[in-house]
Amino acid sequence: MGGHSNWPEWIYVAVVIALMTWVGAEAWEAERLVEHVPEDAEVIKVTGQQWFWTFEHEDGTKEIGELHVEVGKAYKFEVMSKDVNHSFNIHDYVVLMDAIPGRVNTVWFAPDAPGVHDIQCREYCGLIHYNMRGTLYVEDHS
Ligand SMILES: [Cu+2]
Repeated sequence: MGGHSNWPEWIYVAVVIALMTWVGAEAWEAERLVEHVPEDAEVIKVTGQQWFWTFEHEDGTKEIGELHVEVGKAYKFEVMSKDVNHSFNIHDYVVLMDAIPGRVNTVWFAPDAPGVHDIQCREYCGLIHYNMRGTLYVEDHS
């Protein structure tokens, strides 16, 4: 190689590898945070059907069109459909999950402040889709 130095290339390669490792680790951490459901999360069964949402709490309590939860607790939604494809959306909490007949899709959230939020269907599901809405009440029981 007649005295030609490879150092610049090796530094370049090392920097690229370090960057790729860092980006990969960040993505993995973000994925882990999103996918990891807290163990104490309360399961809420969410059923979509034309054209309303039904919510069933762990104790068997059912709500239609309204969902009451407590601030500071974690909830795991098991989202399903009785008829056609719907999509369960709590816009303010970036909750969005397809409701598909014959499937159970899960998504979780932990409301951090008392408040009232819109629940909406985000998948066109027929004539009254636009009115397939609900209301989320986050309450402070402490
Ligand atoms: Cu819909």
